[in-house]
Amino acid sequence: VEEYLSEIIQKEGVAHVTLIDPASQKPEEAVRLATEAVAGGTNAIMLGGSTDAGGQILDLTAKMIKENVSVPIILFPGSTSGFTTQADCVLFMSLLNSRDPHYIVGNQMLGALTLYKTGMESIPMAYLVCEPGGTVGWVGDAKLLPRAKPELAAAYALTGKYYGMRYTYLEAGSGADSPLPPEMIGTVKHVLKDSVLIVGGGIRDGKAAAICAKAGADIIVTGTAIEKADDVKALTAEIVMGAKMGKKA
Ligand code: 1GP
Repeated sequence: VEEYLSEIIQKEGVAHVTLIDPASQKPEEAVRLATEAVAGGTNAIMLGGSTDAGGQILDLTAKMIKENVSVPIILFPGSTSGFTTQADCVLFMSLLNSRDPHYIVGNQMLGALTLYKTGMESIPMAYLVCEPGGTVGWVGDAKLLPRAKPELAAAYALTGKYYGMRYTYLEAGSGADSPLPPEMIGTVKHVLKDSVLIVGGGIRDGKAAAICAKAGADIIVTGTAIEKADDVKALTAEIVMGAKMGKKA
């Protein structure tokens, strides 16, 4: 999955991932969202959520999406309960700016042997939650990175990179009023260089995706806007196109 995404980033300049929270709808509805998002050009489906996103509903949602779409399914676990064997890859993430060791290394330790036994691909990722942070900021007890202090986000991103994390996820929180400022994205990408930068939270249209991609995002994540869209395929296509145009600009 990591290789697949790298190739897209190399060829297209930017990749797009659709986030589906398994707790937000029935598996059949999640399949519809995923199928239409893939038709609109999304490159992968990411499954995760901060609360209630595990167990049977996650297993079934992942299994049914896998049976119906051709793109990879990537787990984005909020805790150990966010793991299922019905996926292709897991983001082995640490919420580096959490105040709670459970979200930095505790849940990871509890899930590590399970992951080892399945042999599933995992990608080490620094997860950095910025203002306003949304539910994940609250649940993960994040010391929210201020939007006006890009250098603090860059310092955390470098910390993750020096630890060997190949991905960094700059998160505004699902449903944020606005995407992260381009200055913050740019400052983080500048220090990360070739490491992959994911940006998400509050990206709702092609224009916003273009600004994030131009600023330095390698992967754009959209969740809420796609979950709420009347025409999922059309909105995904607009966001994917916006991201690509932004990267070329
Ligand atoms: C949340 O960054 C993702 O983890 C997506 O955010 O729901 O605002 O698109 P949205």
